[in-house]
Amino acid sequence: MTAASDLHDLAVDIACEAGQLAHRRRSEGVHVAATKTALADIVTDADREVEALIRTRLSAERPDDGFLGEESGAERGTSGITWVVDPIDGTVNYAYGIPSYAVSIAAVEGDPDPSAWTALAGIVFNPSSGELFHATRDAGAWLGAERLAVNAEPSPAGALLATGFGYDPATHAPNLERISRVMPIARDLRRIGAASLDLAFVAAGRLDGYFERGLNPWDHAAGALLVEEAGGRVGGAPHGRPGKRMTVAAGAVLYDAIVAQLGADARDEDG
Ligand code: LIP
Repeated sequence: MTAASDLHDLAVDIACEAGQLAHRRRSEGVHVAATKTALADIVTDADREVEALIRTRLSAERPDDGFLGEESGAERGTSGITWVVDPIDGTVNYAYGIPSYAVSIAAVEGDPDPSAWTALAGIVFNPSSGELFHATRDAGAWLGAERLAVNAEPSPAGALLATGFGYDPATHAPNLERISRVMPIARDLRRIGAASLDLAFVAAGRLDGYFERGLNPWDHAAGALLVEEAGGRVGGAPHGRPGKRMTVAAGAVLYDAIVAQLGADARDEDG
């Protein structure tokens, strides 16, 4: 059996190498290779190249593990460990030159499904800022050498929240309506543009809470472990776990308040 700390150390090593490649390619100029689910949903040459680097390194070092990546799909392994990878989370920021994007790598155990897996290690690395957020199950969440803790209680002014929007224009109106439901408990709202960084910022206490509908497993796999290991709660739907239908992350008190404001959107039974 592999120790979670070994998975963590390997993920840190690969995320740093991958982040440096993304950063270098960004400085050389970004080329949009294709659109995916909608015209606004883009993939750059760098997304593909960075994911290929991560996948090649993982299969060389851990040939029996599975892989689930945003750009190159899924492959089951035999070891019980799957690597869940977003090579460049925040691709639109990346394409526009906004320095809020990250390499997100998680090692998870169990069925490679977010409602069933247990994350063992999670890395979110922003090569523009040089910030490396990393967590190992039961060993805490860290920004470099600094231990992270979520904000236990939002201030009397309300919670500093973040959210995100999917790429499908049909989701914009319901997203705005959802925001209007949550704003009564907020002091303000941020839209950073990279779910992995939203979650890392909740872990670091830079945000009080975060919610988003429509996330894919690679958007939240590493960030969710950061929040949990920083003492926060991460959940949503389906199955009370972070997922496509809803992802919510915050300290325990605020978590319940966000879920109450979201109502049926954060529960399983209505969707
Ligand atoms: C994106 C996110 C963003 C979210 C989008 C999308 P990508 O990931 O992290 O914050 O709102 O729905 O999933 O496509 O840049 O890797």
